Amino acid sequence: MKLYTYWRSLATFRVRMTLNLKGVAYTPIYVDLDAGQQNAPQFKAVNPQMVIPALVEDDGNVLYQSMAIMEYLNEVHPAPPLLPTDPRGRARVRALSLITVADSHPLIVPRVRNHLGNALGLDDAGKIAWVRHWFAAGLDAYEAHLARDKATGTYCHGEALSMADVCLVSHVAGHRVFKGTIDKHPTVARIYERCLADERIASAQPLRQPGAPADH
Ligand SMILES: N[C@@H](CCC(=O)N[C@@H](CS)C(=O)NCC(=O)O)C(=O)O
Repeated sequence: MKLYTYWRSLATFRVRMTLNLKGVAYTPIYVDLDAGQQNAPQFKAVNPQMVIPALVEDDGNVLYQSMAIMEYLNEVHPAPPLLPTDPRGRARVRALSLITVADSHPLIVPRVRNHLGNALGLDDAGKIAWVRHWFAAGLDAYEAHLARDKATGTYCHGEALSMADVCLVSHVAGHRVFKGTIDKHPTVARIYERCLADERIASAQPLRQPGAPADH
């Protein structure tokens, strides 16, 4: 498999974690988002939406959208399972995942930040404040759900790592790239630290990828 990836891409981070958890080897192909390489014709031919991740299987099949890729990998490589066996559990894990995938992350991606500047005249400080606002709103939602719900355990859902943890970790990592803290989100912080103790998660982190700045 070939994974189109970039160090700071949170959506790709989710897929890197999933591939590691499933023990699936892949060849990284780097797409420099800061240089706009996602908009180059070569990459547009891979993913017409011009966003990463794209995961290309050995027969040329192209997978895109991190949630769909995670679900696909979970079906094709069932162990370890990243979704619970019961319908309510699966609904909860998907709902927690979507706090990041559907509600928070889409608001802070480069094309949205660029549009805020180009179309609405927001300066860099304003864009950073925007990003921090939406990461914090997502963290507040995670904390409120996780802290009140008995289904929360060592991980977001019980005692097994799930897709919700993968999404939570990507959310916190993005928040930290923008210099946010999780001091006021104790349940999130506890689960995040637990996940990072797992090298399959830790090695997929943005700052451990080629191209990441050493002094970030
Ligand atoms: N919903 C998509 C988001 C994909 C996405 O926006 N990826 C970002 C990097 S994390 C990207 O490639 N952005 C390029 C741009 O905004 O121009 C997913 O979860 O895969």
